[in-house]
Amino acid sequence: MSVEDSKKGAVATVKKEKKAINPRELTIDPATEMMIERSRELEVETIFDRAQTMKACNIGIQGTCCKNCAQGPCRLPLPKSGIEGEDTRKGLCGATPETIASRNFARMVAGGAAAHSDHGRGVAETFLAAARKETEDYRIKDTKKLLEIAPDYGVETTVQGEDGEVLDRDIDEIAVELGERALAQWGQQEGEVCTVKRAPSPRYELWKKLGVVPRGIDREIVEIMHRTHMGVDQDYENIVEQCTRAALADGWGGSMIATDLQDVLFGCPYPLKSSANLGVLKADHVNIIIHGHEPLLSEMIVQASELPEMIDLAKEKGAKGIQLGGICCTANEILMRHGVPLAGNYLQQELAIITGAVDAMVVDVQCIMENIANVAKCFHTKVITTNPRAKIASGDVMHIEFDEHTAFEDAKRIVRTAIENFPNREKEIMIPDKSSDLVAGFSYEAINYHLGGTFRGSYTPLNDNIINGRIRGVAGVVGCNNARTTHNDGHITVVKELIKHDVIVLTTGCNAIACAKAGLLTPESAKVFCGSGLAEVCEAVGIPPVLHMGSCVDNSRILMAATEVVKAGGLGNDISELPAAGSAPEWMSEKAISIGHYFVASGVYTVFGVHLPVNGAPVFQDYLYDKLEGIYGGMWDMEPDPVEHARKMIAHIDKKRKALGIDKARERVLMDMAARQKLEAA
Ligand code: NFS
Ligand code: SF4
Repeated sequence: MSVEDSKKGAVATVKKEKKAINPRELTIDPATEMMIERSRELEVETIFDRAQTMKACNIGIQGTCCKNCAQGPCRLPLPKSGIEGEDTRKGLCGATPETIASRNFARMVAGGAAAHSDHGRGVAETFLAAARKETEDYRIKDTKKLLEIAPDYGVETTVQGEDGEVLDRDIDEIAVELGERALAQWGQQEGEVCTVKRAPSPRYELWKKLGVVPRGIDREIVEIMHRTHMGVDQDYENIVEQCTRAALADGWGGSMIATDLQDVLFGCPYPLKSSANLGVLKADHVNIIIHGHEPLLSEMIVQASELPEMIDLAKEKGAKGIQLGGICCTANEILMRHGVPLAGNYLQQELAIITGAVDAMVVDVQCIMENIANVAKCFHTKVITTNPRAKIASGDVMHIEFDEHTAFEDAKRIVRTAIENFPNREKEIMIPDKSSDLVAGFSYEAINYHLGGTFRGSYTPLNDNIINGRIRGVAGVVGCNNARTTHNDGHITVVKELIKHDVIVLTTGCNAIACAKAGLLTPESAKVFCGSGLAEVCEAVGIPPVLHMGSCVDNSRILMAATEVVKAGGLGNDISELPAAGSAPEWMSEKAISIGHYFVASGVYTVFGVHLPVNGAPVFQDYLYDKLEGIYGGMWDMEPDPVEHARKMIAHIDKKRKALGIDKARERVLMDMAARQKLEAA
């Protein structure tokens, strides 16, 4: 096939299909809207077109299609008239809708937990290589955090001297032992994943009582795959119990260890300024998009792109410099630690290439659409895969394997490839002139510091403001984009509704990027979008009402922040007692299901948007949405309408305030505030 022929394969057929939807209905982000229009002008097909031409399967969407053996797929849709009397639907083997939907759900948890945890494993391996000094390229950067976390892994930070005196232990020795202990959490067969103990003790005791403390990270994921094999676990409650073990092994294990070790290797994030959206690309620069998830790669690319030899080479090729931009969680990682601007979230990956200004899109793992290879065929952009786990079967995609032992050399090769591609730009460049300022970098340590003042960091001031009612509650709003729903609309509507009602928002993942683009990550936005109580707190402390805590593995930071709030006192003894709620308005990835489930099992009411593939099994659905509250104090919910979605979260927050006896305080504060405003106005 000639290049021209293969390019034709990438060209859209949208024009021939029914009338294309107005881009304004597909996204609320002006840059995205412009780029969808551009894609149509150039007849380059994107996910926005495919979402129109291919509809989701009506049975799969209910969660009741089983293909776990070759006698199926067995499809058990809900009858149109609903279920009257006994539900007699069965697969060939007799599997009920509950069994099928819960198995499918469990496999999503397994997929998500595996993705996060395999990322964590990669970090642990690199960490160990750095600690053992097997690589020159990575070094332990944050020794303070190293010493802080070591005890959680059972690693001593002091030794006894000959005369019995307590001496500091050698930092390299601590690092090696920590790396070994961390890595061992994956293959461990019995006992407990050590970081799970960080949860508030009543929560940990509850998990112990229920027998759901994960034994080893890999073990719990494998056990889901076993139990959901044909003819094994046929009790949806028992299947959900295993989901809990695997999800906790993710949130309080694999993801948490990933965050810990990334912070020690690359530095714990602290607030910094940057900007977001496709407008961060520069027509006269070599533009490199880094897309995917693991900071191991992107950290090296940031360093390589700053080398004078690289900048000189870029100039030699006619560019003014090198501009990096991130997409998906890699974006969040390098933003948090280096202030590298965010180019966009998940649904913008194809559009970035369509600007014609991207000289290389470098990807590692997760959330990378295969179609970027097709889109890139229509432009000069080089797509470069870097991870042995994630290749794209297209002759036009380069694979430059990234090895932690030769990381910096690999990164230089990648950056050089991008620079050398700069003169090959062929199409007219169109970069939407849209970007927003932001402040990011709120690790839970940074929140501690910011709220608690310089002398002694603590969450007490946050708790005080929750107790006195200025802040109504805390929400974790996270997760993906989903082409089945208007891009960023769910994210922004939910978040705005929450902050308008004085709920402070902690964000990660593609929600964080959506908020950044909408200007919600600036302290100034508080005045515009928040209720008076939250606005007052944000102004006094100088923080945005939406705190960017990082990538999706950094949802572990949200768990730690919740734990700190419990510890600071006055708001009950467990996460389930906090006036808090979780949300993923536009989820699509299996990782989101794992995150949702560890939020729920940690005691958080968690609402998902779009849909959840469980409604074909009403009994199972009711178990998730209702019965789990009696077990964990947290439960699932689904609400596609974003305003209603936020209202449900607020109602839950108010329920918790009432249970804590602090509902009256809030009424007083708001009255004060109203009275004060009246005075000011008079
Ligand atoms: Ni999270 Fe990050 Fe975005 Fe969803 Fe994908 S990037 S790990 S999965 S799409 S939020
Ligand atoms: Fe059908 Fe049972 Fe096989 Fe699933 S496991 S495909 S329900 S026969």
